[in-house]
Order: sequence, then C-alpha cells, then structure tokens
Amino acid sequence: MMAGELLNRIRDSLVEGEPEVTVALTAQALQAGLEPMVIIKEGLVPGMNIVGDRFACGEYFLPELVVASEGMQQAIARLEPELLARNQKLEAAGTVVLGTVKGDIHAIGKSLVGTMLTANGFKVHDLGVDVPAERFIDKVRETGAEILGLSALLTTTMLQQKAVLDALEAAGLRGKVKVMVGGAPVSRGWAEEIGADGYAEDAMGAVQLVQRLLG
Ligand code: B1M
Repeated sequence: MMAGELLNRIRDSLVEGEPEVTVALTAQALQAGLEPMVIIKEGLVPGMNIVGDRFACGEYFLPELVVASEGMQQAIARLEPELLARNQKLEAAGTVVLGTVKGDIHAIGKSLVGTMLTANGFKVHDLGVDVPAERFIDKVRETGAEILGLSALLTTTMLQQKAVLDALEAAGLRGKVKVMVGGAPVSRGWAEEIGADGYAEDAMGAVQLVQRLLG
C-alpha cells in the first residue's frame, strides 16, 4: 500500500470507530518506514478532526468521540517508543510541569506535548487531566520546574489558565516559572491577554517554545 493510502486508511478507521484497525494500520505504517510524527499529523489528527466536526454538527455523539479517542490513544501508545527513541538526550534540558486544567478531561493533545518534550530531553511531570491550580503550584514548588504547561480544549476551561496564572502570582511563584498555554481554542492573542509567557499551536511548536523560553 502507498504511504498516502495508508495514512488515509488510518484517518478513516478513526472516523469509522475501529480502534483495533487504527492500531494495526499504525504498526503497518511504521513498518513501511513512515515517521511517527507524520502518522500522527497526516493520519490520526485529520481523523480526529473529522470526528470532532461530526460531533459539533450533531451527526456523532459522545460514544463515537470516546471510541475515536481510544483509537488515537492506543495508536499513540504504539508510536511513543519510536518517538522517544528518535531523540534521546542524556542530560535533562530542563523541567516541565504539565497538565490539562480543572474541569477539562481532554488528554490526548497534552500527552502528545509531554511525549515530544520528553523525546527532546526535558524532564516532564505530567499531572494528567482536570488538574486544580493548587496541584500545579505544589508540583512547581516541589520540582523547581522552569516551565509550566497548561492545556485547555474547551472555551469554558480556557479561563482556568488565567486562574492558574493568578494563583501562581498569589503564591509568589510567577517570577520563577515560565507559563506556556495551548489547546485547540487557545491562541497567541489569548496567551497575551492573560499574561502567559508563550503559546504553542502543536506538540513540535511546544518543544520549540520551551527551548526558546529557556534561552
Ligand atoms: Co471533546 N470537545 N468534549 N471529548 N473533543 C472538543 C474539544 C470539541 C471542539 C468538539 C466539537 O464540538 N467540535 C468540543 C469543544 C467545544 C468548545 O468548547 N469550543 C468538545 C466538547 C464540547 C466536549 C464535551 C463538553 C462533550 C459533552 O460532554 N457534551 C466533553 C467535555 C468533557 C470535559 O472535558 N469536561 C468532551 C469530552 C470528550 C471525550 C472525553 C469524549 C474525548 C477526550 C478523550 C481523551 O482525551 N481521553 C473528546 C475528544 C476526543 C474531542 C475531540 C474530538 C478531539 C480532541 C483531540 O484529542 N484531538 C475535540 C475536537 C477536535 O479537537 N477536533 C473535542 C487530537 C489532539 C492531538 O489535538 O487536543 O488539539 P489537540 O492537541 C494539540 C494542540 O491543541 C496542541 O498540541 C496538540 C498536539 O498537536 N496542544 C498544546 C494541546 N495542548 C497543548 C498544551 C500546550 C501546547 C500545545 O502547552 C501547554
């Protein structure tokens, strides 16, 4: 099968809700020599976007969203060792605390950001999803992290990014840690508005941003 066809089939298997097919095709794509990031960007993400659009217009419901996200998560789990193997550094380039903000349980994009940061030599403390401001603050204090990454996928939970920045300020930590925000509804303008140190559009952008923030 040609690379393009394989990627289209990966996309379609997510849209059709066939996680085991998604994983099998992902393995096949790796074997065929496709780069893991290409499989994510040109197969999995387009599939997920179609599922999201169908959900938004009422054609799909939550069960379809859940099945598609399982397919994507399993496929990324299959790709993760390959992503990590591509760029192992011996010395930690810096420490990042990462999580999806309170009220928000979207994990996939945040986890991908964590994987790519790890692959590029950063020590990542991933606190998971639905993380309250106090947990971010405790972890930043405990680890002395230089970077705090806040993911939000809902327009409602974007406000939590601002809440975490306010809580950092109140805790006297704002000057000690650089804050990166991201997630589908987040923009550079929003990052500026709430006084974050940077915005990244995707996982590779997050790696570049962290490298830049750490000079
Ligand atoms: Co939800 N959901 N969802 N969902 N879901 C969206 C986000 C939505 C846009 C779908 C739609 O209507 N079109 C919509 C939000 C509308 C809005 O607010 N504007 C939505 C909704 C409404 C909901 C619920 C409210 C539905 C309901 O219950 N009625 C509910 C909310 C639950 C909650 O959080 N409290 C809900 C639930 C779910 C599931 C649990 C079923 C599932 C998530 C499962 C999981 O993660 N374990 C889910 C999914 C899968 C989606 C879509 C379809 C896909 C998200 C995804 O994983 N994308 C999504 C539609 C869409 O985005 N197309 C949708 C793939 C991922 C690789 O991309 O997450 O964007 P993304 O991450 C990217 C970048 O954004 C960036 O890098 C990543 C990699 O390139 N990035 C960062 C992300 N975080 C970053 C952090 C950074 C930097 C970059 O620095 C810190």
